Amino acid sequence: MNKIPWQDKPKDSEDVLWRYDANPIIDRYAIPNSNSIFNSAVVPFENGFAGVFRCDNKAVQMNIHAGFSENGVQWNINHEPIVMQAGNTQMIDSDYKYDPRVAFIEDRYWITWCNGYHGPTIGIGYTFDFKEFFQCENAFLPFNRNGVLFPKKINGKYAMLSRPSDNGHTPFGDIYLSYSPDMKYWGEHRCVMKAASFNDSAWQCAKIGAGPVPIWTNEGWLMFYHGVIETCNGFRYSVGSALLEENQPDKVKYRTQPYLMAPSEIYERVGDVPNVIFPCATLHSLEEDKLALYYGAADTVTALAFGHISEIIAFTKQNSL
Ligand code: BMA
Repeated sequence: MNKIPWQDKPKDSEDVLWRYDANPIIDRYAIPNSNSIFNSAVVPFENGFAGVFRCDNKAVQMNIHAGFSENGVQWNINHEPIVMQAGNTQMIDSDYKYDPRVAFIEDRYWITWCNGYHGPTIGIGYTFDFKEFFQCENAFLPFNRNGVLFPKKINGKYAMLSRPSDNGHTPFGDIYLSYSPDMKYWGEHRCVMKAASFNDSAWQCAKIGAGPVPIWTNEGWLMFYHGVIETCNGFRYSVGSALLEENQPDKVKYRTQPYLMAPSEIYERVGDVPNVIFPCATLHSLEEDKLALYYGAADTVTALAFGHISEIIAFTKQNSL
């Protein structure tokens, strides 16, 4: 049960992350009304896995759907979007929902997503069973994206990364950390890390945003993030990694100067938005030293990559900015 998807590193590869050879794992038309299924989050659930999937429909309305899988590769995604009930508030307005993350904390699965409330901000909800979902207060004022919870309380408080933004396609963006005693009121905002300078690391010089829920390791929190460069043909999204201090995760110990993975396969370079790799979840086993990274490709399909956690940590330390 809960055996994470895995494929050994190809013999001729020196990459720290390598792609699943049958990518993409979820087709854009995997449910009847979808235009695209990408930037989605998965977790271990019961004897298999569950997830929250970003499905844009054929009217190109953005919403999140629950899905289930026995092996983490083949997914059954509900045809209808998640219907939220009132959680810690009656105010559950939402013009759209996209880019979900899922974190199991204590007794339930917490979902964060980019919630449309007079522009994008961070929506929060929870579920125990992936059938009933409860929506809470938005974490922040608009505009914000890439809200990612830590999987346990830090110094007694919930902790969340986010990326303040604008109401458009945001040519800037840095990663911040906020705390909450109750999942309703958020404060103690701290800057974690900023976009790099063009000369130091151009792939992450326009904006950066947290990806999957950070992983606790004996070297600190392992955080994957997306880094963006603005080219003459638009944005290009790649993946980097960082190690953050255990009890003070606004302190960055290491952060990769080179990317771990950049758009290079055809399904990453061609799609509704070309040249986007956007990681939103991992399944991992520290004991087995294995990690499966789920990412949206070209804002169209969902794909999978693998890595050894120890190699990713070593790479992050050895190639730090
Ligand atoms: C961001 C979000 C993501 C998307 C990315 C690239 O602003 O909309 O969902 O993957 O742009 O288009």
